[in-house]
Amino acid sequence: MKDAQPRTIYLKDYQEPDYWIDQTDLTFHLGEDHTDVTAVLQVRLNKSKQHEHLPNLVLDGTDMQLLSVSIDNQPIDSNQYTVTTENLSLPVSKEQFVVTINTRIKPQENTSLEGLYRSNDMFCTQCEAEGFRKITYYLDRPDVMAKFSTTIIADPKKYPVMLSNGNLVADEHLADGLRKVKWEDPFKKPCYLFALVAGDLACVDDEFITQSGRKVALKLFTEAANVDKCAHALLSLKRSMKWDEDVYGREYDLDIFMIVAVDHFNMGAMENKGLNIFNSSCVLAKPETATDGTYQRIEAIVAHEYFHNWSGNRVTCRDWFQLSLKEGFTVFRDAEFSADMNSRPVKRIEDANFLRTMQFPEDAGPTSHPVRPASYIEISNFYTLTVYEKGAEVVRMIHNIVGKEGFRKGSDLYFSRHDGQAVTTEDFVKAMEEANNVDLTQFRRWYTQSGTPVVQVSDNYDAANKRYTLTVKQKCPPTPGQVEKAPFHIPFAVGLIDSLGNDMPLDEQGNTTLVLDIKEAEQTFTFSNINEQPLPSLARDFSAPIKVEYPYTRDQLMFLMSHDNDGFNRWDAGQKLAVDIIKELVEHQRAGMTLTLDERLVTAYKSLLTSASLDKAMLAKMLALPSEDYIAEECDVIYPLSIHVARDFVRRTLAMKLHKQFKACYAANNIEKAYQPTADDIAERSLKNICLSYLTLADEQGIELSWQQYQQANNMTDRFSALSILENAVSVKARDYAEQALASFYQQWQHDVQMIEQWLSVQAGGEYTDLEKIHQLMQHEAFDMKNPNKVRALIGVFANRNKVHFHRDDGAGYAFLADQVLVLNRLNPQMASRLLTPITRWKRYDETRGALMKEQLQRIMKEKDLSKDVYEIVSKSLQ
Ligand code: 0A1
Ligand code: ZN
Repeated sequence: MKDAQPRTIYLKDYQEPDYWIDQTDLTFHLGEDHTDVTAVLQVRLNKSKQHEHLPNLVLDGTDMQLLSVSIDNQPIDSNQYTVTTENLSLPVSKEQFVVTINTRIKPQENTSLEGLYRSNDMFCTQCEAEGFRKITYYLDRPDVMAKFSTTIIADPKKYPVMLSNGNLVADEHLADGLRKVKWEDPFKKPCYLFALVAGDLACVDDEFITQSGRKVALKLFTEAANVDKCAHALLSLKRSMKWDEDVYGREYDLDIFMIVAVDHFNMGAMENKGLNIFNSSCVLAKPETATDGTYQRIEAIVAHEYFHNWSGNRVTCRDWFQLSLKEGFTVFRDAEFSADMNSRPVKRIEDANFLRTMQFPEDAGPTSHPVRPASYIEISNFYTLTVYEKGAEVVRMIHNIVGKEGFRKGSDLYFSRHDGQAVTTEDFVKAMEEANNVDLTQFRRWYTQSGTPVVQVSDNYDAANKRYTLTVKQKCPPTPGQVEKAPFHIPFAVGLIDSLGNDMPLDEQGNTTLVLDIKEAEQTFTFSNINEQPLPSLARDFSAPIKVEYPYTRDQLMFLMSHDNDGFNRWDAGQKLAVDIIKELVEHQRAGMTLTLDERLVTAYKSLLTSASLDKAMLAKMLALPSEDYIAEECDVIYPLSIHVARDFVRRTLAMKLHKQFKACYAANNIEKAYQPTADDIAERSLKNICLSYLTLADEQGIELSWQQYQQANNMTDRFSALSILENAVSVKARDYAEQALASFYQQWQHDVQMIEQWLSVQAGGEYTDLEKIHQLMQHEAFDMKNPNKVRALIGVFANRNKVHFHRDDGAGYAFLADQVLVLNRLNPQMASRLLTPITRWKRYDETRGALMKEQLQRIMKEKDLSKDVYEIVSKSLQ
C-alpha cells in the first residue's frame, strides 16, 4: 500500500536513466516458504547524460527483503546504502561495475499476481508493467535493455518443469537432491519481458518450419488434465507464425517458443520473450467445453502475443507512455489476422461495435486519456481500451492513408531501423511518413488529444448542375485536462447510393467509395455528374473512430439496411434504426405510456429473415438488437431500467410478430454435424441461436425447444446458448429448466476450471439473479476471491451485465461493488481498480443513481490504505 497522495508521473519529465544494465544474471532458489533471488547486474554509466559527479544508482524494488549487496564483489555495509519501500540507492565510484543483490521474496503470499507468484502448485511470473521490481532491485523501466540468464534451483519432484526465456543451456542434478537449470536469452530485453515458470506440467509438442527453413520447437505447458485442450492454440500459433511471415516478412528468431497456461492471471496473456504466459481461459479449448467465442478468442490472443515478438519485443517501448506503440499496433495486426482467418466484414463489425460500446464511454468519462497519455499515477490503469482498441484504429487509419503496400514499406523501415531499440509512437509515425513520403503532422493529434470526435454532416443536391455537396463539421467534446481541441485529420470514406440502391460512380475511374480527408473544423466536398439525389453512406467500414451525425429518416435507414454495399454500414443502418426506436420507447416508458413498436422495425427484420442476399454471419449480426450498453452510450442521461424494459419489449414484439420466420430460420440452420470451429459453421450456429433466443421469448414451445437443444447439443456453443437463454427467460417452466440445467452442468463439470467460470458468469448475468443470489454464489466452493477469472465471472459480470439488479433503486448493487473493491484493494489492486469502472461513470446516470454511485466512490476514498491503482481511478472519478 502506498502513500495517501501518490505521485503523478509526466511524459514531459522523461529522461534517460543515469546507468544502463548490459547483462543481468539471475539465480532463483525456489522454496516452499520463501524464494531467494540473486541478481548480478553489469552496470555502465550513461555517458550521453551530463554528470557533475557519479550519481547514486537508484534501483526500483518493493515488497521484498534485502539480504545483501555487493559492488565488484565487495560487500556494501547497510549504512552505506538507503532502502525505502520503493527503492535501493547505492553509492557509485566507477563508471562500470558489477552489482550483486540478494533478496528474499514470498511468492506464496503474493496475491497481486505481479512479480513471482504461485498459481495452484506452480511458480510463475508477471512483470509487465512494473512487476519485476517485486522480484529484485532493478532499473525497472523499458528503455533499460539487458541480456538475461536465469538459473533456477528447485526440488525436481515438485517442479519437474523449470522454464525461463531463451534457450536451455545447462541442466544438472545437485548433490542435495535439487536440480539446477540455466536459461540464456540471446536477445537483449527490458525486464518486463522476463519470465519464469516452475511446476509439475505436461507438455504438448509441435513444430514450425520458418520461411528460411529453420525448425522451431513449439511447446504448450499445462496441468496434465488439460492436454486434450491444447490443439487449437497450437494450430493458431502456427497460423500466426506463417501469417507474420507472409504479411509482414517477420520470422521467429529463437529455436523454441513456449506457452504456459496458468489459472491465476490478471489479464489475457503476456508476450514474455520465448515464454508466453497465458490465462488458461485464453488458451485451453476442446469442442465439448469451449464455445465458438472461446475458439475465436484463443486464436486472436495467441496471435496477439506471438505478434508482439516483433511489435513489442524486438522493437519495444521507450517508456510506458508509449504503450500503444506496441499495443495499438499489435491489436491492429491481430485484427487483420483474424479477418484473414475468418469473415472480414464480421470481424470489422465486431471490433467497431466493441469500440463504440466500450471505448467511447471511456473516452467520454472521468478517466479519458489520449492514446499516448501525458501523465499517470499507476501505469497498470492504462492498459485500457483507448490504448489498445483506439490505438489500433489509429494504426488502421495510417494503413488506410498510405495503403497496404505503403504500410508494409513503413513497417519494414520501422522494424529495420529500430530493431533492438526502445522507441516512441513518434518513431513509428516517422517511419510511416518517410517510407511513403506523406505528411502526418496533423494526424499526430490522434495520439495526443483525447475524446471521440463528432462529425456532423449535412448535404445539398443541386439538380440543375448535377452537383452534390457534403458539408462536414467536426468537433470533439472537452475531456479531463483538455477543453479545446484542434481539428483532427479524419479519413472519411463515403459512398453515394441512388434510388435503386446502387452505388454511384464518384470519379472518372468509376470508384464508388472515396476517402475524403477531413482536416478543418468545417469543410465542404462537392461531387459532380451526380444524376439524382443520392443517399450518403458515411464513414464506410468505420473508417475512423468517430461518431457520425446525419439526419437519416427511419425510411432511409431501412433502405440502407437492405441496399448499402458497405457491409459495416448496412449493419449499422439497422443499429441506428433500432437505437432510434428504442430511445423513443425509453421516453414513452418513463412517461408511463403504453409501448407500441414502430411497424417499420418489424418489416425491416422480416425482410432480413426472408432476403437471400445476406450470408449467415451477416444475418446473425443484423438480427441482434443493439446492446443495452450501446443504447446507454447513445442516451444523454442513462436510465438503465427503462432501457432494459424498452429493449426487452422490442425483442418480445419481434419474437411474436416474426415467429414463423424465426422458426423457419432456426430449422434451416439446425443441422446435425460434427463440431468444427470454422467461419461457416460458426455463422450457422450464431444464426440458429439468435433465432432460438427470439423463439424462447415467443411462447412455451420456444422454451421447450431451448431445453431440447440444451440436452441434445453436441457442442458447447449450442448447449451454452440454450442455457443462457433459459437462464434469462421469464416463465415458471423456464426457471425450472434453468435450475435443472445449472445443477447438472455443475455436477458434470465441477472439476473443469473453464467450465466453472462459464457457470458462474451465466448466473451472474442472469436477469433473475439478484444480489442475494450473488452473495450465495460468493460462498460457493466454486468461487475464489483470489482468482481474477472467478472475480470477473461473478462480480464483474454482475456489475456490467446484470442491469436490473446491479442498478437497483436503493443503490445496494453499488454498495456491494464498493465492498468487493475494498477487499480486492488489499488482495489485488489491479483487479480492484478494473472492477470499479461501472460506478466511475456516475455522471452519465439519472440524478438518483448518480448520487448513489458517487456516495460509494466517496466511501472508497476514505479507506486508509488505498492502493495507487484504486486511488487514481476513484480520485479522477470524483473530480
Ligand atoms: N502485454 C500484454 C498485456 C498484459 C499487461 C499487463 C499484465 O499484467 C499486469 C499482463 C498482460 C498483452 O498486451 O497481451
Ligand atoms: Zn498486447
